[in-house]
Order: sequence, then structure tokens, then C-alpha cells
Amino acid sequence: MKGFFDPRQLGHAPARELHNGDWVAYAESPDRALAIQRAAPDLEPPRDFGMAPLLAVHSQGYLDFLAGAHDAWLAAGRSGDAIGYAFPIVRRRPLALDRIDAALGAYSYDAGTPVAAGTWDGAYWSAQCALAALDWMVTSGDTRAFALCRPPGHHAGADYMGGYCYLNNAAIAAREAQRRGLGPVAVLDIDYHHGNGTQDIFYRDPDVFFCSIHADPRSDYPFYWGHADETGEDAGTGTTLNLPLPRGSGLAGFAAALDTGLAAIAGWGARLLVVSFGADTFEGDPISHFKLRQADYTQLGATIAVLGLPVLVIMEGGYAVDALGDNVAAFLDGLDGA
Ligand code: Q9C
Ligand code: ZN
Repeated sequence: MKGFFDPRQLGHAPARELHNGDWVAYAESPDRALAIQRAAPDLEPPRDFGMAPLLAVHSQGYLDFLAGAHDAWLAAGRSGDAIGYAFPIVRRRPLALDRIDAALGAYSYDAGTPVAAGTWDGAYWSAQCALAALDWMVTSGDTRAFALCRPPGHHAGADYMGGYCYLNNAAIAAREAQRRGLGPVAVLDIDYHHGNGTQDIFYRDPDVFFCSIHADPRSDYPFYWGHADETGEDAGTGTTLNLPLPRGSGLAGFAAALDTGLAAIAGWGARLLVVSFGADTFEGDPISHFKLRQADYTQLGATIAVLGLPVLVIMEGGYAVDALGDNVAAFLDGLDGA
């Protein structure tokens, strides 16, 4: 399967994250991309589609912040990665506050998403991979493409970062697909964690169907979003479908939810499927609690292929680095009918 990756994505390398009250090594490491690259060796660098497709999803203020945050952090006399610590949860007014700590809080919802020296470039080229994969499908007529997006994107909203995510690669590709007349577009999110950023971006949009299968947010990050009663709003009512599963779920539970999600996507009339694929549903994932095995990913890919829609795969999470390449390859093989 044609795929895209840019070495500049490796420059995004935060040192550590806050995990259950301790500082631990950052789980979303550059090694993840190298592991996937080893298993899917034909990846090529994307061309530069510029800022316009990013601005179709994210606010100018947020993009300006993200591009300048690490320099502002250094200018404030700090070292290492920029991390916020005060979050305006009650009234998120658009105050133009200069202090870097205020901006970090206003443009994020967690303290687990540091901005490092290479974050802007890494996130920028990650998003360009999603656009290049879409462009490949359009120009070649291929019904498949893979974007090795890293950093991932599905927790990032129009004007916030979170959950290791800065730019919402899947949303950027979906919007660009709409713009090119490839819609109606459905986004199927099968990362272990709910894709709260993608959901938020399309929550009132009747033209993008968002379906997510994920760990029940009553037990798992991101907690506040992904509950079954979140179904969209205003004109978008009914175009969001959340299928939370309990910790410990394996192939049987996951495949049943996938059947439900795919039936809804088919019934809605999607013409293009964007899959936010996380391999953190793997039994060996260090931060997650599902029980999928390598061969299960081939079955899930094959099940999605039965829909008969063009499929653009956007990489999201997956932190068992030693198994990550094989798990991704297994999923892509299933999609390809192997
Ligand atoms: N270390 C994705 O899989 N963890 N993001 C919270 C505990 C956040 C996962 C802090 C997990 C985010 C793309
Ligand atoms: Zn995840």
C-alpha cells in the first residue's frame, strides 16, 4: 500500500510526560515511527500542501501559538519542553495573554502534551503526510493509502492540543477530501482512546460522519468525551456514533462494535472512509487495556474492506514499539485483501 512519512517528523521528541503523578519517558516516541517504517518500507516523503488545509480545521491563533510556543518558552528563560499548568475550564475567553504559561493552558486540555523544539515541524509534516496520502488516492485512483502520521492527531481540536496530538491529521484530510468533492466522508476511529478532537471538530457538521470504538471513558482517557450518549449537535445530530467498550475487550467485542459502526457508516451513505488507526488496542500495549493480537488486525482490516469504500488510513496511537510495525502491517494487509 502506498504510504507517506517525512524524517522531519522524528524531530518531535518530548523527553517526558506526567503519568499517574510521576514523570516517565514520553510514550509517543520517534521510535514508533521507525518501527512502522521498518515494517512498511516503501514510505515516501509528502510534498508540501501548505497551510491552507490546516487552516480549514484549526484556528489561526492556535497555529500561530503552536508554531511559536517553544521559542516563547525559551524566551521566558525556560529550558526543555513547554508544558502548561493552568487551564481556563470555566470561561475560555479569547484573552490575548502574552505569558507563555497562559497560552499553553488556553490551547490545551491536558498536561500530557509537551511542546518540544521540533514539535511544530514534526506536527506540520505529519499533517502533510495525511494530505499526501489523500492526494495519492485522487491522482492515482488507488482505493487505499497510508499516512504514517506521528505525532498523532485525533485528540487535537480546532484550537487545542492534548493526548500527544497537536494537529488533527484525520480531520485535515477529511476536510480536504470534502473540498475536493470526494464526500460524504466518514471517519472511523479505532484507536484505544476516544477521538475527542475529531468528534469536536465535526460535532455540528452533518456532512462528516464520525464513529469511534474505544475504551469506555468512565475508566479511560480522555474521560470527558466518548460516552455513548454523545451523538452530535444541531445540524450534526445523529452523525456522531460512540461505541465504548470495557477494559479487557478482545476481538469478539471489538469485531461486534466494528460491525455496528460499519453498518451505520454504510447506511449513512459515505463515499470515502478515513480510518484513524491506533494499535494501542494491542494486548501488549503498555498504557492500554484491550486484548487484540497481531492476527486480529488483519481480520479488522478485511472486515473494513468488505464495505467497498476507498480507505485512507491515518496513524494514531500504539505504544508497544516492538510489536507496532507488525501490527500496522497486519492491518494494512487485511485492508488490501491479503
Ligand atoms: N500518561 C493517543 O493514543 N495519557 N493518545 C495520559 C498518562 C494520554 C493517547 C497521561 C494518552 C493519550 C493518540
Ligand atoms: Zn490512543
